[in-house]
Amino acid sequence: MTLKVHHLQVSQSERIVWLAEELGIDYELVIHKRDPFLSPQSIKDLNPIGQAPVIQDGSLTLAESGAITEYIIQKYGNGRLALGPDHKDWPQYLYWFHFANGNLHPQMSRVMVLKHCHVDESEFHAQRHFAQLAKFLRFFDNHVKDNEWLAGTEFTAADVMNVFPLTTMRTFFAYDLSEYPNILNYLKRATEREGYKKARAKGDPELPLMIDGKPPAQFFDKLKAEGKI
Ligand SMILES: N[C@@H](CCC(=O)N[C@@H](CS)C(=O)NCC(=O)O)C(=O)O
Repeated sequence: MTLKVHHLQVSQSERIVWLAEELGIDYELVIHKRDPFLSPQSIKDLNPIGQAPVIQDGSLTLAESGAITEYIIQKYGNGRLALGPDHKDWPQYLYWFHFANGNLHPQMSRVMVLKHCHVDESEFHAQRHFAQLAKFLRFFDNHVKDNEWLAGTEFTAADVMNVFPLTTMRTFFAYDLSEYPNILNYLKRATEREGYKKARAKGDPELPLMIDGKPPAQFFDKLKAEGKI
């Protein structure tokens, strides 16, 4: 029975397609299109909270990109792309793996909501959230200045987890990365990997790479132009 990876286009489920391509595992890719912005019924049928990614493995249905990543690495990847307790960079691996969904992505989401709601950016709490995101990005930028990959010299699942909030997520809110040259170089390294290219070609062939400093074209503008919202 083949592992099924359900990918919602233009979303963080690109992580799982990328992971599967990096590991070179046998899997079936099932593509879902946004309707018009959120998940279509086909994803809601798989996940009660309607979010992608989702995988199906025999009778198992599993959501949550971090959980799926660990599951696939352990069950199908012989532990590849994860570092274990015997590796000197294990703590770094754990830190950056969890930084993605524990800090970077949630902070991006908060700032995205503030932008979408056109809040007064000089307001105390808004300022705090913008400053927090800038702090995270400066911290990330400093880290990848001297480290080829997040856990050190080896490309790992920590990289797979962190690239989405710095690339595709920016089509949902216009965030400029020009002040972070090391992040931009890191994103170039990551997206030049064969596994990333294959994942993009299969999962989101029409989506541009969002690795420039200037913000990419906005998804909502496209939907508006198409009369979908
Ligand atoms: N923490 C979850 C978040 C999943 C999530 O928010 N997925 C978004 C795509 S980026 C989604 O499915 N949005 C559509 C919807 O909620 O209807 C994970 O890492 O898998």
